[in-house]
Amino acid sequence: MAKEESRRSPVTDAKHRPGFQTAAPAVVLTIAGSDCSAGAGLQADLKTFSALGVLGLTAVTCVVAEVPGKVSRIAGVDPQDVREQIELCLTNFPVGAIKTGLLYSPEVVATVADVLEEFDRLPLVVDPVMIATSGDALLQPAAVETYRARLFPRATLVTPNMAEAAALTGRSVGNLAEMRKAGEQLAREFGTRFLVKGGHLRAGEATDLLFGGAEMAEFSAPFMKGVSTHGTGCTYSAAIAARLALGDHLEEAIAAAKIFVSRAIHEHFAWQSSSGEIHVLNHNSGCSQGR
Ligand code: PXL
Repeated sequence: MAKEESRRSPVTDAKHRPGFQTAAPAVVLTIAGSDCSAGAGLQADLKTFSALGVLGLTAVTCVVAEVPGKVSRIAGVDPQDVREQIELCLTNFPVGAIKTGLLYSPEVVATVADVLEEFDRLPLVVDPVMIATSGDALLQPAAVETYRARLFPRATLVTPNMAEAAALTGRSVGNLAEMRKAGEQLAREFGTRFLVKGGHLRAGEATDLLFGGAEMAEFSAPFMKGVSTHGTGCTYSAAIAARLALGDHLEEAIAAAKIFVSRAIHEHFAWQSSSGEIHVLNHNSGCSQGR
């Protein structure tokens, strides 16, 4: 055997690596917080990206120590470090869409808006994360104003849940009619599309409403009783961004993402713990293309 050949190993030689020479996937960047329990945050985003066949990149904004039902500590990342991560990702990879999750502070929101100004062409899904499913505050209250002034106007889509829609409009948002009023107001005010996520307001249905287009659009899936997972909002917006990077139009992307997140809820994992049953989303629920 020639000397050169004998040094080759099937593991290290690129020609023998599984996947070598496969087509490069679409790339999506998430700018979000880390959830150590991995049900939400950038961990949920990455799992969603992998399941949908896109390559995920991450810019970490804060580190959240939490388990389902309880946030214990949050530490912010220096905005300059957030900037550096985003710039490196955007200048070195062919990013096809961006999603923002928990941005933590007004300084981080402003930094993200500054950097994204330079990359204006990319679809941008903004999930305005404010409060954890556990009820714990995640976003510094002063950041809401920075979102309004800097980030919403440049978003392709903003995805508030009912509590976030209420905080953003100062209205009560507790039923479909109120979701409609809030969504119309937000889409008008910021000149972009808003998906107000409704949970289960209709018998047996989880319904979300999309505003800002020619007509309001509605996305519904069967509501699953008795499952308490966190990270459904993160997963939903990550799946929308993934589908946009794959070339879907907005409404197609939302419809595919709604199916994806509904299956992740339906096929959730469950454990008994000292504090009761823990439920975690299953991002590999046999729905690899979200359809
Ligand atoms: O689900 C909202 C959320 C988003 N991002 C991070 C989180 C959470 C919820 O706890 O930890 C990092």
